Amino acid sequence: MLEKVLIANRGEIALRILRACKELGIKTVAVHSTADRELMHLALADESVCIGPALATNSYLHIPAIIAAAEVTGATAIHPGYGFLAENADFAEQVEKSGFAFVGPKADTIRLMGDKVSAKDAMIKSGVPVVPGSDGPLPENEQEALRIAREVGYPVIIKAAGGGGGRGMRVVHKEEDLIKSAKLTRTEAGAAFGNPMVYLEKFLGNPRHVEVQVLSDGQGNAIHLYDRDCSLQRRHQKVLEEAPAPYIDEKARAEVLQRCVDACIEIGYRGAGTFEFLYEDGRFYFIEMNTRVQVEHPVTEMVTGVDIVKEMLSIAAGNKLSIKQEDVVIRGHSLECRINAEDPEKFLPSPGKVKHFHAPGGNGVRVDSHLYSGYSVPPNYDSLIGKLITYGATREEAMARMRNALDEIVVDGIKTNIPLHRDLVRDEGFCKGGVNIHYLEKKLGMDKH
Ligand code: MV4
Repeated sequence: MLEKVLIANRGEIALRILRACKELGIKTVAVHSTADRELMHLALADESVCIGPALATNSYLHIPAIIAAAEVTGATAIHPGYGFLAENADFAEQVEKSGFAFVGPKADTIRLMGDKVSAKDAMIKSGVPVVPGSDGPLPENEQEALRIAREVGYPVIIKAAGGGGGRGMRVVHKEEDLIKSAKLTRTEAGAAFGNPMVYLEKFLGNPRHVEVQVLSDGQGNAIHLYDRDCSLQRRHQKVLEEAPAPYIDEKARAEVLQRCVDACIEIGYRGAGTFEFLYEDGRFYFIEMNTRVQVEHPVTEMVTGVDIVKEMLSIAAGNKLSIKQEDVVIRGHSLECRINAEDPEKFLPSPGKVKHFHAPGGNGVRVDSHLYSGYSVPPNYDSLIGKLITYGATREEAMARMRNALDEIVVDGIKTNIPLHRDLVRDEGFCKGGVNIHYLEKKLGMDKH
């Protein structure tokens, strides 16, 4: 097993990684900015190192500071968590060139998936179903671009190869708008990502966002841990996730899960990964692959019993997968509410001192949070302050437990989105299950009028 892991992150995920390391008997190094001296996991880590000022660019995103911290503490591996440097191929490369294990895929794999055109190309080659489109960059030649769009059929969506997660996209409804939209998206992509390349896809009007969790050891073994539904989102920020995705065509599901496993083996994938799909009319369409542990990984852990973070650490130590596909059985249902320090009406960040925090409990309730009474949420980072996760034998039981947990939880002193969650778990459409990616924004818009 790994000897000493540097946790290159903060907040709840740093605590999550720390707990996994401690379970495995791995020594830990926590790194933090000057704004983060009060973080809970610093007190629990074997060592902690201040790596810079509050501004993330100069601390959590400052590669030399993180590698230097690993060197001075004698760490043997670095876990990037999510966000910050987790999907930065140059970081992964420098970590490995400096002699540390990177808890994640090889740098080349991160690079392949970071370019959405090469990612999609790799999926097509592995037999993963993708959204019909340009199958490669959209040609600069206007006649060729128009021909492709006509063949795909309007509406189409133009996406930046360097984008992802909802950045750098433009929907085109009619032929006369295609060329100017393509030009505009190219210009914006060049400025935002340093890469003007764009591609084109059929625009799906009412899809669900369903993703597949995989684990692969980079030694020819890969498994899937089934799927999650992350359709409840606002402005590309997920709000509430669940596993498994409800009301999925079983034949389409079995097929796509196997294709994801095959793709992992084909590309020599190493670590935990997520294949993102749009799901519409009983079919899956690949859009992107995430090469990190995701915020919503706990719902998968609850229904499979697999500890994804421990498995990531084991893979990084060079071990083969500890689980076989036939041993992964899905049981019951899990929900996750993302608790944010934000104004529940205006959705603006609401940092400040937490006067009182009370965690809910009971059967099938899990709280992944670094919060404690007296902790001050700094204004410098993401507003996620915790995740409330429930498990039940059925979706209804997981939902009832979430209602109870949301009634019990107390976060005093700052504004949070807990009221929104209390509303959502009683929403008729969501309770029925299977809502699409527009459901929450429509509901919020309707409430205003
Ligand atoms: C799409 C789409 C419809 N058709 N692609 C947004 C985030 C990025 N990962 C991909 N996104 C979308 N791609 C085609 N061909 C609609 C979205 C989309 C979306 C996707 C997942 C979750 C939330 C979303 C919200 C708006 C748009």
